[in-house]
Amino acid sequence: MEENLRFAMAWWHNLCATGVDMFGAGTADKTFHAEPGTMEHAKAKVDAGIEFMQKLGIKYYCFHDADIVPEDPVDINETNRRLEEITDYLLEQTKGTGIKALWTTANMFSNPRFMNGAGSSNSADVFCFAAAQAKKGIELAVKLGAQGYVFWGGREGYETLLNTDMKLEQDNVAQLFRMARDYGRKIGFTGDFYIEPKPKEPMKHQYDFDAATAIGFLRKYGLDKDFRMNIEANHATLAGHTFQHELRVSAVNDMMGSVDANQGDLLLGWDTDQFPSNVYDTTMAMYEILKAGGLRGGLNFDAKNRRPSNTPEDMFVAFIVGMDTFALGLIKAAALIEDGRIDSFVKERYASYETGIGKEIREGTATLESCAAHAAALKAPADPGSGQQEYLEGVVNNVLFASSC
Ligand code: XUL
Ligand code: CO
Repeated sequence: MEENLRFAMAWWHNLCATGVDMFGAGTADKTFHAEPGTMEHAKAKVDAGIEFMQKLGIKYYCFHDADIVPEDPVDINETNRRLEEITDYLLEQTKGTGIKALWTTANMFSNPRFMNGAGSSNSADVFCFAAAQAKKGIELAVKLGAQGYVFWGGREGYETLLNTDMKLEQDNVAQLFRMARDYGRKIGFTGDFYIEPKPKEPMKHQYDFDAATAIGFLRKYGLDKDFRMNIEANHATLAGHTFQHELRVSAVNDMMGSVDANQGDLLLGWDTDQFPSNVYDTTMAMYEILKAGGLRGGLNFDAKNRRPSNTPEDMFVAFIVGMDTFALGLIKAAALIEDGRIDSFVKERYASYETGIGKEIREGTATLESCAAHAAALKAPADPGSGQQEYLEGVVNNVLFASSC
């Protein structure tokens, strides 16, 4: 289970976010007895994070540059110096604990300079700032032994096409990825680069809309050997897909990478980043992951407590429920695979492609003429057979709840 469930703590939600929303101030105290905005506070967060992870047996963490140190308002050299200082401290404090980075990333969406995007900004100066942050972020991935480096294209998209050169913006995003890949490989980063698809929020439209769009983009620009998907459950539902769908698209394209483990609220139209508690969803997610041979990355809880759940105890409970929900999902996914009824149904459903004209179609030797001749020779109407969806849903219930249906 440990191998299949590499859980990670998201620095930003757990150690930084206080519950501020559009209508009100924070409700949770994340000062950890230090003054926010100082390096003392940055270190206090490291101490608190390590204590938290150790108490829960969590071995990985993920962060944006801006989560771990206060950014200097004008000088990126000073910010980078702070990043070195805090990661030295992090390495020192985690020595012998087995705790390490799963992935790192750069926050290229909060600072006002990124209001029109980062790699897709209309300003070349802003593009260079994004490049500088990505450069440092990749250096930190190497320093901390992270398996991945993530690009979530928070503001890589548009508010209106009236002011947007979409082709240039997308070409430039690809240039940023190419530069990151080349620099990473040059300095010895052997892990995966990840794209984290999301259709909207904060922008009206984001270029990494969903896995299919992001994979097409990577292939167009020849980046598909170095980049994979980091699939987030709540982003999937925002795109009008299930979490399982996004994982399946990644798997069938050999792009399965890592997961941002959370859940959304289907009645709300935004990214609620809730801790996972839906066993159905985690079962179907782990089913896809197991069938794809496991994750190269892990399960990062990109999730936050609800604003009224504002005590440290709530933080622990949220992680425990999230981990248990994925653990149960893993057990049930393995049971579904062992049960075999779904697999054998699917195999039988496509059996017409095992022999004859179906086999020729599959192998690419059939032609439009040979298929037409096959159709002309059929004396009965072609019958694809029942999809038996209700039966299969009953199989899932049966395995999950040992029900009789
Ligand atoms: C935002 C989101 C990010 C990424 C990392 O929706 O998911 O936190 O995971 O930038
Ligand atoms: Co995420």
